[in-house]
Amino acid sequence: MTASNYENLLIEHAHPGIAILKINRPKALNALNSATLLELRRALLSLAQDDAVRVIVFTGEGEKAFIAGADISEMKDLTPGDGVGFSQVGHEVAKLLETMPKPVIAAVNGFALGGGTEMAIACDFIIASEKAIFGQPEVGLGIIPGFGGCFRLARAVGLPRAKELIYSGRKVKADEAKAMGLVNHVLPAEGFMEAVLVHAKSIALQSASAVSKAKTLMVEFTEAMGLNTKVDAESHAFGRLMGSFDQREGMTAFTEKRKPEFHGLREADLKSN
Ligand code: DAK
Repeated sequence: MTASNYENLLIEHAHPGIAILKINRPKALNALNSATLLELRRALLSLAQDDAVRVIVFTGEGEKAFIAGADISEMKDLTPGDGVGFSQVGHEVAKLLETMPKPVIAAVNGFALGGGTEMAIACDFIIASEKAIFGQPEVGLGIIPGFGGCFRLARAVGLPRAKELIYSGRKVKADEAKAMGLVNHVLPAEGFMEAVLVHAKSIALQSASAVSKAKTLMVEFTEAMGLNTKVDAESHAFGRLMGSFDQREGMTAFTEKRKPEFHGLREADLKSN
């Protein structure tokens, strides 16, 4: 497989047994549009089948972002029905990262916002650059996390912390993310990928079948079946928000580079209280 198979992805075989899978839309900070999600699904299915690949390192191209979320410009005009479909492909990608029978390390090199944090926490574990920033800013766009974030974040950092992060949209730097248990290691930005590869190699050297069995057990142990039901409910809740006043306003405000004015709430009202 070569990078030329994909428009929005790069796949590098940097070291025997290790594939680096990169989202390659740096101008949009690697935001996930439908075309990228479909390519990701195809690439992950193919990497899962490739016996030469024992470990996958998932990251974003460029200096600035892992994934800055789902593509707001595209999502802005989704209908409720489109919202469910978009969400379901996203869920399939997240489920593949989570359940494929080989480890996937999220190498978070910069912004991991919204769908970016959601994809990172669907991986086996996260290694972050000191420049990484995590967050679930969806409610500021009039929507909710749609790729399993409500549930996987709670699983990763505990329900009260997940609630605070999702309700407020607060962004979290790498060190705080590590203190919360979201991130296993924080590494210097310089030489980040080489340092991540040291971790990947230590796994690639082990028995692939034993590692695979351990992963499968741990995924089952965390009740993937229960999670599937929950993420389907999340898709439908997300779909119901598409086309609402706050969703249109939140996403239009982002594309027009201004602050949103949500239904029943004006910044002036907040300031006067
Ligand atoms: N979508 C589209 N374009 C994006 C983007 C995004 N998420 N993030 C950044 N970009 C684009 C910007 O529009 C800009 O494009 P140009 O204006 O140059 O054409 C370019 O990337 C560079 O961004 P900035 O100029 O804004 O760069 P800054 O350094 O000033 O700011 C930032 C970086 C990451 C803080 C800022 O770009 C930002 O706030 N981005 C949006 C982050 C965000 O809100 N992410 C969450 C998106 S919502 C669901 C499925 C999925 C989801 C929900 C439901 N279902 C279907 C159920 C997930 C939702 C999300 O992820």
